[in-house]
Amino acid sequence: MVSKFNTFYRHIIEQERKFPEATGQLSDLLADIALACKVISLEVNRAGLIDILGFTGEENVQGEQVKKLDVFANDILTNVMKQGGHICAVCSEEEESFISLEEKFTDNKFLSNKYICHFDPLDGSSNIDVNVSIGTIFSIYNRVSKSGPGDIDDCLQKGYEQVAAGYVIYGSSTVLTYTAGEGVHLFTLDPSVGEFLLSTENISIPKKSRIYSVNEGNYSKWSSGMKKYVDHLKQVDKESGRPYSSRYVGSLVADFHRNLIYGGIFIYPADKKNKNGKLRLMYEANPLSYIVEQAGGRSSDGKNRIMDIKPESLHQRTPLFIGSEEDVLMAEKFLKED
Ligand code: P6P
Repeated sequence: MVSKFNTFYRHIIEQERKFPEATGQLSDLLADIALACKVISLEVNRAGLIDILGFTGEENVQGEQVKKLDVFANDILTNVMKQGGHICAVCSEEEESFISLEEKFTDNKFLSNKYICHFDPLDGSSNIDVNVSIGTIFSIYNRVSKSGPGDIDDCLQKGYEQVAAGYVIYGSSTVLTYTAGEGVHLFTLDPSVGEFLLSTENISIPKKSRIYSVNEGNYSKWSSGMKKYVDHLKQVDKESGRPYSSRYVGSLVADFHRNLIYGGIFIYPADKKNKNGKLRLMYEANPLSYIVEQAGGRSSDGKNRIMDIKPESLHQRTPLFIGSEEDVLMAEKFLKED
């Protein structure tokens, strides 16, 4: 049931009121991100009508072809962060390094730029031109340096230090899912009023599912434990709900969101070609891990909890096993054989 009046901003203000020491800066930062995503949603939904589909002809830091909408989303989010004044460093999956920001002088005082933000501006962008859901993923930490522009230590914190994380999925509707440590909440954009309206509070992911989500085209490159796990899911055994159904969109936010609602496990494992898997720790794995743990799920690299991993570099990749707790635990058991 979509609440007619509980907007995203009202919701974050209500959450903020639970903490007397709150300054309101996190609420403003989250509102800024939501604003940027409304603008991105508008462009994504009319991309087919204006000349913003297709490639720019450049490659990003990941060596991937850059889509025009990638650049648009990256610019919008970066500029909103710069204007807001709450951020000492911005880390984008599309940029080689982080952008450090000075304190902003406004209303005759310096705003304390007390947060840092990582984001993947438009994940799954290879799907843009074929109208498959894509998304923006964000992750917010307190700064660790004292003041001034942010530094690399502010940007390389373990995932469990996050203060908020979320994603916006641009699909049949535009949906924002976030946590600030008090549960996971889901909002649907009502384009007629331009507001994200609360649709589900305190989502919990089913402990066990019947859905697995992995690119089986990579089967031949997997470890033996990984192969045995997926073979196990395909065997017929009514008691344990097998065979599972295979669902793979190839757009992380779409696969993750389905599993959050229905239950399921998403896997992007290490393989012979990608020793650390394909997905990025800071821009994808950590924010989604914060959300899934807040919803009662589990997230690991097959052995270690994702949010305990100490990042060594901004674009570090990690294998990812994320979703329903019992399914991730089962996968970890098979991986132990490797
Ligand atoms: P593959 C999209 O390019 C992405 O980064 C994620 O959104 C998605 O889960 C994954 O890569 C798909 O990768 O190798 O299966 O095409």
